[in-house]
Amino acid sequence: MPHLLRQNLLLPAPPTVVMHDPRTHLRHLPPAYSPAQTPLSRDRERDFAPQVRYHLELPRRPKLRPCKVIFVGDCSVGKTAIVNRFCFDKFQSNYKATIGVDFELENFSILGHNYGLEMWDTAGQERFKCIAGAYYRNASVIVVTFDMTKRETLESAKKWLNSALNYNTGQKPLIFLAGTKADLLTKEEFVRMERVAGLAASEMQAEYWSVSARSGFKVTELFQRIAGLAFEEAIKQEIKYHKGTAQEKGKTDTSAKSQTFDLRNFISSRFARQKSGCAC
Ligand SMILES: Nc1nc2c(ncn2[C@@H]2O[C@H](COP(=O)(O)OP(=O)(O)O)[C@@H](O)[C@H]2O)c(=O)[nH]1
Ligand SMILES: [Mg+2]
Repeated sequence: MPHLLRQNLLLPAPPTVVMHDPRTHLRHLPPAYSPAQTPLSRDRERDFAPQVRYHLELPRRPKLRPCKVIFVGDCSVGKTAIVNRFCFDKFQSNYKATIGVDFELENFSILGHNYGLEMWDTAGQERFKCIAGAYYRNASVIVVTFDMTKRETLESAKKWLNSALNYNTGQKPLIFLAGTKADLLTKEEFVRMERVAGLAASEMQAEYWSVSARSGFKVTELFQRIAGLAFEEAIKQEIKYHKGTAQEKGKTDTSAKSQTFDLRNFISSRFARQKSGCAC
């Protein structure tokens, strides 16, 4: 027995294996659903901007607030279903209306930095609109959702976007248009609907995605894209902020310098006047 114990003690400690969830670990900017259906020119760059990568190499860690993502759209289009598919990998076919606002947090690791997505799943019903309004504020991302099998839900998508934008007049949020329930369409219907929705998306200056919470089609990809783009935007804002404060500091330094200069001029002119005997 003691022999066994000694043997156990001599055993090297088991290696600690850190399991990364590949869905939430990003090393590159995830691509758009279709390069033709995104208003974001950075899609052509196909990766995080070089200045973003450079900024992240600096010893100073960026201070990132969680990103607020709001889902808007008619009742029963599948807002809760796509959030649940991504966060819990589950799908419920029986409908349970969201009352007021639901909230989920998902943590990402992007280029080695933690970044949280706060998902605000608002109730689509008109009667909850007054409560939901308060939750629209300070959204970094708006996901306008419609049901691909119900054309009228695409028609009201613009109305939902405008309501959300009314509460976000400062920094313009990233806008996505997501067509849900793609599994219920035939191939022809799917192609036709994508064409119509693509046009609506470009009018809304939104990036277009077709998804299905039931089959999981493109759900992970959509959330990864949201996280990647929002993260990049947050870092760009931080770079802008640091540049702004550096310039502000530069300005104060120059004005301090010019004050010293003025003072020096003043003293020397005073001294010259005193020398010349003028007392005024
Ligand atoms: N076939 C299919 N049904 C879906 C899909 N997404 C949602 N549903 C169903 O549509 C109904 C409404 O979904 P829900 O997410 O609660 O809608 P919400 O009111 O917009 O949050 C539910 O019965 C869901 O099971 C999907 O991708 N495919
Ligand atoms: Mg819901």
